[in-house]
Amino acid sequence: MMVNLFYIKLNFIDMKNIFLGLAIATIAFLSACTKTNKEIAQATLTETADNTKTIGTAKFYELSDGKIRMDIEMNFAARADSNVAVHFHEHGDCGNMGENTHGHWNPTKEAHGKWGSAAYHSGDIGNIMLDSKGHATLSVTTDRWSVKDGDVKNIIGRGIIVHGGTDDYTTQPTGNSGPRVGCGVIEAVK
Ligand SMILES: [Cu+2]
Ligand SMILES: [Zn+2]
Repeated sequence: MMVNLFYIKLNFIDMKNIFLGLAIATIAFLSACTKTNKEIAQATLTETADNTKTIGTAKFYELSDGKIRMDIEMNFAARADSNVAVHFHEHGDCGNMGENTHGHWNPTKEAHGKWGSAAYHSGDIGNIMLDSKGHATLSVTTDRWSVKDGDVKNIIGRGIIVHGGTDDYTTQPTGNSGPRVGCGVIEAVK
């Protein structure tokens, strides 16, 4: 019995060392990443009908070439197996069921359209298909955004609207994307 206890204790110490080693490796890895891709902004997306219900997040990173990448992750079970349409809207006010964000943010005075096509608004992220759990991820990298004060490309303080329909990429100026079911505000990460 004494011998058995002794071995159990030894094993426990080994496990602790392994976990400690993993933790140090993880921290080293994460800090290496943040040197090249610095998180500069984020938005928490909530339901317009109930802003205590989070449906997704958008995180923005500044890349070494000066472009900005947005990683968006949706977890919107109520909309599982369906399409949502995502745009940046002018104002960072999600009140009145998202209507207070007003229209699509359009710093380049272009037509509404599909991301990457000949003409589109700088926040026309477009359609995102949610899986059977309401989950989806999408990454977008662009030089159309900045976080600099006074820059027309500045995304800080803009609203992000999640529509409960499909963006047809054609109807002006909205894409006929359906009701505003989700909303968030892009905030600087210092
Ligand atoms: Cu919209
Ligand atoms: Zn648009």
